[in-house]
Amino acid sequence: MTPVKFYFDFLNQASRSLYILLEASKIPFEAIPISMVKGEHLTGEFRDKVNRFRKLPAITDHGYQLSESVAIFRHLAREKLVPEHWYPHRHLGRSRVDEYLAWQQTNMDVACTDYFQQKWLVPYLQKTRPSDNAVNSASKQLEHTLNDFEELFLNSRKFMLGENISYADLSAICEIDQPKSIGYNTFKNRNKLARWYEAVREELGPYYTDVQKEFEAKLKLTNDAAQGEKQAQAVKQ
Ligand SMILES: N[C@@H](CCC(=O)N[C@@H](CS)C(=O)NCC(=O)O)C(=O)O
Repeated sequence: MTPVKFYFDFLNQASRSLYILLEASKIPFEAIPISMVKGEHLTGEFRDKVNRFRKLPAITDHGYQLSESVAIFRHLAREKLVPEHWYPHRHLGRSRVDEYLAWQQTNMDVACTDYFQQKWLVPYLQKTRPSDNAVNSASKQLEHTLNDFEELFLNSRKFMLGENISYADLSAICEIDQPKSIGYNTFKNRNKLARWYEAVREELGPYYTDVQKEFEAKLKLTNDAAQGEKQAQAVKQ
């Protein structure tokens, strides 16, 4: 089977969830890291031949380009041998995963991305301190969204669909890690969310921990580089 070319950046949540899905499903793929903070998604072959939207993640499969993480997930589920539990046919499973993914695009993804951008990415790129107003408003939105997620999607069962993990769980944990990894107090007054998070983490095992380590190392490396640059500026002045 010709490997799928997978373009990703571990700073991006959907890149992490699709990477874990590819690995866990043993789909042959070529991993092509693209650095967003270096602007590699805005230039060269990636811009001209891979993703006309200039966003990550993206794939090429048999020469065809595809972007948008949900479309990529459905493509993989349709065209490759993805184990059934990720996107089950039985008992409305597939429809429930789709329901979560549709909700996620305008709720979870927006809230987690906005918090991450206001607290970490924008200050990094603009070499400024985070704006208190912007971070407060992103925190409120995140607060509501996590409460909704806990109330509307989690129940007394282990995973969102029951006893088996699905792509909805994988997508959600990677979203939630975005604010969590930069210090957001995700589990305060959210016991059900904490229980679900632990169950998903445990089920994914090293597929998850390896990717999470890379994400955290990347955050640290970028922070260290910004700190070094600040110190160099201070010495110059
Ligand atoms: N709806 C898209 C969103 C893709 C997206 O916004 N990716 C961000 C990653 S955080 C990106 O590439 N941003 C780079 C930019 O906007 O310049 C998906 O689910 O794939």
